[in-house]
Amino acid sequence: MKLYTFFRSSASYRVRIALNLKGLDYEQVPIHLRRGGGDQLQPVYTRINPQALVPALEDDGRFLTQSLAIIEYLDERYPNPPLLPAPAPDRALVRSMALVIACEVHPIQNLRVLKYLKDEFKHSDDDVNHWAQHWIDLGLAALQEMVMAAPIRGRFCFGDTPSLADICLVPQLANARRFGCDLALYPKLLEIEANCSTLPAFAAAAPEKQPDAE
Ligand SMILES: N[C@@H](CCC(=O)N[C@@H](CS)C(=O)NCC(=O)O)C(=O)O
Repeated sequence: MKLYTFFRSSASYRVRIALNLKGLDYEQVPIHLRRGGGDQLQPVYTRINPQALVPALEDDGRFLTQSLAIIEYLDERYPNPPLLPAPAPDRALVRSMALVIACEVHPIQNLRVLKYLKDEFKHSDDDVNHWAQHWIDLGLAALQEMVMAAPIRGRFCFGDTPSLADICLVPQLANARRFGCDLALYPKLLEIEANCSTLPAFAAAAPEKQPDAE
């Protein structure tokens, strides 16, 4: 398997965690998102992902894109350990936690969105940081409430097993730090992050551990 990835990309980070949790070997193909205007925009990569976003996973000659689709593919193809709980309502809850991050927060603080705010609308770096912090805070506050209200509570977002929700949370917290969010507001999420960081699958997926880290 080949993962087209960038060390600092939180969507790539999600897939790295999932691959590690499944114990799968994979080769990394670095796609630098800034150098030379961005490798993701080069035709050699947009033929793989027409959205010009990382990650992409190559498996058995097929290219898959969208981190959550890739992770669910891995979960279906390599079911152990499962990344979603078995009961349907619990699966729906864990997916909804993951989607708070993947649908509502991350897309509107992504590199190209922030670049558009700066280039097209002439917003300052401070404005753009403020924008990112606002949407990250809204999502993390909601996620913390969802975790606290979940019918099963434990070391992770849902019980004592890492799931898709934790896979989305940990990279988003790294992102939030880059934007200077006040994470002290989210003690439960920080506790979960600390528990995740004790697992080799999460630790090895961290941005600073990647071969393309700067
Ligand atoms: N929904 C997509 C998001 C992918 C995405 O936004 N990737 C970012 C890095 S985290 C990217 O490639 N950004 C490049 C850009 O904004 O030009 C997924 O989950 O895979």
